[in-house]
Amino acid sequence: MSELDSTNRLRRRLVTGGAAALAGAGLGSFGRTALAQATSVDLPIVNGRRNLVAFPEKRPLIVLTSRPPQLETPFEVFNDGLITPNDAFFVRYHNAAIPTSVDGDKHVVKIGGNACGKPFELTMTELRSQFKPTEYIAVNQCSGNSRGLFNPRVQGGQLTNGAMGNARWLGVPLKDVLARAELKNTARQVTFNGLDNGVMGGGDFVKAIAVHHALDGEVMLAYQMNGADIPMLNGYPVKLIVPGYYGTYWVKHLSEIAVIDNVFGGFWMNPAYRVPDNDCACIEPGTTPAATRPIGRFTVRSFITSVANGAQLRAGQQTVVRGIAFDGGQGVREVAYSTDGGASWRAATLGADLGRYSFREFTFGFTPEKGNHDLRVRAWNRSGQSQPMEALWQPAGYMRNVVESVKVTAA
Ligand SMILES: Nc1nc2c(c(=O)[nH]1)N[C@H]1C(S)=C(S)[C@@H](COP(=O)(O)O)O[C@H]1N2
Ligand SMILES: [Mo]
Repeated sequence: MSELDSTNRLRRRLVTGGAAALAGAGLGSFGRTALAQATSVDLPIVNGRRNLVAFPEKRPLIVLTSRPPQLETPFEVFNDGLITPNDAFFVRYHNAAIPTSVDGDKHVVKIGGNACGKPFELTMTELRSQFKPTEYIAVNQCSGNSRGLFNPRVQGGQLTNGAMGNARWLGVPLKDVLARAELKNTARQVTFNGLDNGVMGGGDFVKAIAVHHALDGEVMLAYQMNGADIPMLNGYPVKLIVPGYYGTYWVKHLSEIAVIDNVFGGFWMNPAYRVPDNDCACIEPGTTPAATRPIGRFTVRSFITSVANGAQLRAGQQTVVRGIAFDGGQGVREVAYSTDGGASWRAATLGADLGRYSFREFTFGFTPEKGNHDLRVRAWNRSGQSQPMEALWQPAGYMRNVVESVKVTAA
């Protein structure tokens, strides 16, 4: 590695992006630059007007809130390729007290907890040099991705379908790090905390998973995303990757790991981020779930990416329709498509398999006759799970995976 590379890696700051960045991050007064650059987009929901602003290390993204930054990826990006570029990857934070400058070499991850026999600390340099790296491609998706499309609508960030992304993660298996911690046989859960702090509401953002999950060999402490340092807003210098699970577990700027002998009861595990404890994780609108459980794996989803709702096509001319499908880690087995609103279905062609946690491309040919067409796609994973034809409902607006409809006109 060149000297320049290592210096670049040393410090990463949010505040080096100029006036637009400062204003965008809510860290300074709104500069003229930011306002001049801002364009807006109209999402297909009531009150769907949003600004597009370029935050540090990011291209212009859809702003949900600026303090803390909550940014949605414009949906067109998902048609550019199966990997979501770092500068286009969505951003989600809960608390406004986020780190704006981290020394990437001095950063330390502390490992402890009442069921850890041998507490220790790891510097980033040790993490990079003392363990065998692992790498895979995995989708990160916010629990509330698509929440704004819920009907009846629910409270929370009104996102459309851009709070997801697919990246290649490089890091160290959590299992190998925990192997040095001499876990006691009372160990039950592992909790994760990052450098950001609570301001109000639920307080510091801390998440927990079961010990056997933490030791599955796949959960990773990632220090690279798509071959580069993880962008500051996505968790520089190290982020927990919990493949197949909703983004809420993917703790950013990871700084503390605790092995504990009980079930962690912090706000972000209970009452936050819970779903109805039944097969569909859903209830009748307006009712209250009888019992809840922590949110877990992704449901199966598929999206057409090459044609937008409302598009005009040429009658009689064949187009190749393209899209993406993914699930919680079984892998996509099949994608079916309909061009008549779901009356009849045929198999789409699957693209290359980039791993069972990745987006999977699909394509199908479509030669529209003159008139209106309702395009739909539906995916199945390898254990036969699929997507509902009618949207499921739950009060937190999580886990939407209905078969979407893309209406096009051919003339
Ligand atoms: N430290 C920290 N990590 C966090 C969060 C947070 O608020 N603080 N939010 C989580 C949630 S809910 C999501 S969806 C993902 C989003 O990851 P991204 O911002 O890198 O896209 O980060 C997770 N990790
Ligand atoms: Mo999230």
